[in-house]
Amino acid sequence: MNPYVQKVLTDLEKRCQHEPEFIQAARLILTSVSPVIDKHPEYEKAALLESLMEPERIISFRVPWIDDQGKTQINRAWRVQYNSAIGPYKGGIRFHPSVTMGTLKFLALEQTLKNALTGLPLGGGKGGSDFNPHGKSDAEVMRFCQSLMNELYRYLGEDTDVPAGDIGVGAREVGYMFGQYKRLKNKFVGVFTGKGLSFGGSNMRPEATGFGLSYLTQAMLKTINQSFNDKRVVISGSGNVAIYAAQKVAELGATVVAMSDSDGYVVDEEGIKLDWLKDLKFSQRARISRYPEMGYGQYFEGCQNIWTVPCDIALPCATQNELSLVGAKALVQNGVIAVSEGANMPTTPDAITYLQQNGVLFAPGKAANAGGVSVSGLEMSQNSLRLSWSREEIDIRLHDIMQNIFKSVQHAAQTYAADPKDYETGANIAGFVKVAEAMMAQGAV
Ligand code: NDP
Ligand code: 2IT
Repeated sequence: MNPYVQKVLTDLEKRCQHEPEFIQAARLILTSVSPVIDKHPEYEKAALLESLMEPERIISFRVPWIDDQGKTQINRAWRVQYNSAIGPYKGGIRFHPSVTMGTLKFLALEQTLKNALTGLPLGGGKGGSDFNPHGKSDAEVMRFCQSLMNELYRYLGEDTDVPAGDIGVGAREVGYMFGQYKRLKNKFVGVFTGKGLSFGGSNMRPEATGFGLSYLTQAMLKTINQSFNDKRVVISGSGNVAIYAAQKVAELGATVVAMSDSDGYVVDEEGIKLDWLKDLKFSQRARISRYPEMGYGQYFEGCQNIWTVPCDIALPCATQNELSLVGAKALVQNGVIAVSEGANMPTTPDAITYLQQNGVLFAPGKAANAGGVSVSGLEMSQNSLRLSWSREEIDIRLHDIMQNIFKSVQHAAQTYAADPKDYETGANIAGFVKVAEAMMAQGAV
């Protein structure tokens, strides 16, 4: 490894030792970009890597809210405004009890390179809270979102920082947060993406991550003359990303045989019935354990074992580090040909290595799940223009963006990686090069 890269990594491992996910993401990126740094000795003088590994700004705040029993509750929240070299900070907001500042730093770093890959003018950011939306009433979620925005609004803006959804934050939460921003600022602007269609949302934003994941995976499969047609697909999660990925791959001829939530998974050999799953998950906000109620499939407790279900293609679409070496070994044993990440960093580093060493095509999240933020970028453009593009127009643009991402990832892999199919390295390099050039041009201080 390049000695400058090694030094930055060693320092970071010491300084951020309480942020293991951030170290994990940073290590993968720094290792990948080492051959680029070899060619650019000027980066060390400009302390470019030290800059890139430190967020520009982090806002940390408390969120007081009153539950349905009248008791005050306090949660913690953050917004990591990671990097604005290419455009305003852009990235989702996550509500999950596991959220820490370190989690959001890793997500914001990933987002910075992902957004660069889209080719759109988007910087990187991420926000979130340790609030657990499960089991909360609509009114509780609304009061929480409004309270969070009472603090966060002062740091946002359509040209400054534009959040969106992520785990635990969908159209309902975005609507409440956007509404509160508008009240506080007395301005109707595109300060959030993923809004409802009736108030400035984009067509296809709900579908964009899952559809984009399918398009990128399709492009990757094409390199080995394969497609989704007649393939068995396993998808972890049953949220926004997982469900629309399932919809698109089924349209492309695959059978989705298993899906999950954090409690367990269902197997339906005839193909998951998506209308029923959408009803359960989106309308009833119910657990996937209820899927067999209509007489289809079988439920198994424990989400980790989903990777033992035989499949040709696996799409981890739930959360970070959900696909470990044990899961990767089970997938390889059952003959998987491709793993494509719908979630952010769902595959552990040893699992990635194992998959790649066993000839499995692997598409990293920062490329594969970039469709969501891409259509967010298109939503920002439509808001600025005060017009709305059709579903067909957005779908064509999304498809093009995913093709272009795959091409640039492939090109970087062929240029720099030991294995031209090492898309993990390719995506890190292609994203990094764009951010690095923009930072240097603006004076990396
Ligand atoms: P949702 O909240 O809609 O769905 C998340 C799904 O993952 C649920 O099925 C949830 O199960 C499961 N899950 C969440 N946390 C865990 C956990 N700790 N262990 C096991 N399962 C878990 O989120 P999204 O679909 O939006 O996000 C999924 C992933 O995709 C995340 O990594 C996110 O960062 C990433 N992503 C999202 C984009 C978007 O546009 N929404 C864009 C790009 C990436 P349960 O209901 O039981 O919690
Ligand atoms: O991880 C992600 O890319 C997202 N959660 C979507 C971000 C966005 O701004 O649309």
